[in-house]
Amino acid sequence: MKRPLLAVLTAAMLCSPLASLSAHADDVRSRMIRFGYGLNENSNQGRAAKLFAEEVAKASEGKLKVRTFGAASLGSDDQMQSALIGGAQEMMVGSTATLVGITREMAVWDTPFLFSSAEQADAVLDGPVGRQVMDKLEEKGLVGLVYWENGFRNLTNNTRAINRLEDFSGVKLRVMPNPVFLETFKLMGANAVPLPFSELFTALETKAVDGQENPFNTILSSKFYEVQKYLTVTNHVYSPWIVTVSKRWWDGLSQTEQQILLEAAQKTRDFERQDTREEAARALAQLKDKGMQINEVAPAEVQRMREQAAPAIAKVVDTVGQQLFDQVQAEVDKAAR
Ligand code: TF8
Repeated sequence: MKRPLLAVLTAAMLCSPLASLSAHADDVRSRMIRFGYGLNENSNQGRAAKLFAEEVAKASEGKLKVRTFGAASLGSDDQMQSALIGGAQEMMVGSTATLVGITREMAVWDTPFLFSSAEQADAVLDGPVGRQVMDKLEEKGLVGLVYWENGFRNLTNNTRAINRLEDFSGVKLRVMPNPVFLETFKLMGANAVPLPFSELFTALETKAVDGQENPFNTILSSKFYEVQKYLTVTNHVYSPWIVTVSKRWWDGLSQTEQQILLEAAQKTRDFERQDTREEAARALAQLKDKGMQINEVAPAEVQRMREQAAPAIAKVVDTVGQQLFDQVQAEVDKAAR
């Protein structure tokens, strides 16, 4: 059976109003998008990545297919960033802290005790200065879409409960490969060792390191409770995640395709923050059930730690420049706690 060409074309256009025969701003083509992340599938990061894939499929009528790769199966944050820059991978989500070697302005989010609530972090990250820092990625071959929440970081270790500054002494602590984190924990007196997240569980299990710091959610989803005894509630810094795209690949997309990805990332951000906060609120009780010994640090001791961390803040200022640092601080002060 032969159908007239025009009828076929008309039918195709009716079924898919965005489709056209040549590349236009409103084109949506069939594309495969590899979206990598470091945590397990069963984590706040994994749940959000899955939702992102679903939202993109829905908005593109199945043409844009996001394939998610969890547990660092495409590599550590650093390796994925390089793949994005080179165009070998399309998308990822990871810590802003692992981007500092590429875009030094990202170090502003590593300032210890910068935010005092998650809502304050939202206001600053989603505001003009958050955008400004994100846009700095473009000159390095990356496009930032949105910030997701990793969360306030807390300390676990196998040596002792950390109640006072002095308790850090001699603790071999894994930190993210990031100069501000390294400096902060050296200042606390810990033996700070930078390691990619993908090597962390094994390092704890084999006792190559004594401890680490991450949000409650990650301590749960990565099962650190199996290999860590003490959990100290420090909330020493708020960690953002950032969803990034290969610029090389992004520049070849139509405006409609870019819009679909951006809107899905924004929708997912709102889900992810809520999901993360709900999980974090329940996590401490669960970690206790799993046998972790939990302690809080008295306010006066937190104050001592803050003072001890002051040179790390000077390092942030050095790295990002006084102007950006002040701008962020002004936005923090403006945002409600
Ligand atoms: C860390 C970070 C990690 C994230 C994740 C792999 O400790 O908090 O959890 O970078 O995306 O390395």
